[in-house]
Amino acid sequence: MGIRNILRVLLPIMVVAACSAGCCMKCLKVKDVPATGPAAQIQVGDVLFKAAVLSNGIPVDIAVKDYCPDGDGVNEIAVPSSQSGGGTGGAGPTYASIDFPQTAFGDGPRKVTMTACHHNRLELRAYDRYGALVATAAHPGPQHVSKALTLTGGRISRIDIIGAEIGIDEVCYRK
Ligand SMILES: [Ca+2]
Repeated sequence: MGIRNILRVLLPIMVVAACSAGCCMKCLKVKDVPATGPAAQIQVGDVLFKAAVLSNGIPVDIAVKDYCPDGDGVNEIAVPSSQSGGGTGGAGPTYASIDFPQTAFGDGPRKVTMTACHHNRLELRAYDRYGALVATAAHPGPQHVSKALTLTGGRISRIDIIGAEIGIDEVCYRK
């Protein structure tokens, strides 16, 4: 068997192995996004990052800037505060969130991994498009350090971001 034949056999096997190990994930890297905001909403690719809204209806604006980890010259999506939720019909209070619009994502990704850092606290709650809780995750600490948090278990339409002084480095998803 020549080397070309061996490669022809090996290549499909390698592709399958890589996929089962978690490829087919698409990643939005915030470091590639120019500084922007403050804003009530920031779109990266087809994904929407929304600021928290206070009970008086005023958003706690988010921004793309060097925030957490800070001082490394790399931009994150900065979520200064997201402490209260439960508002309905577009009124506050609502948590900051990552939304996967139905027009682009259908029922939403099956798996989302968010890499993020905080100077205070960070929890994630993922919901399907009917509002049912799909998965939760909490940053294990320590503060000021980025960690990958993975959410699976159903189709994810929205992820509530709960806590304060949060920097989001990357959001990876698999449809
Ligand atoms: Ca940074």
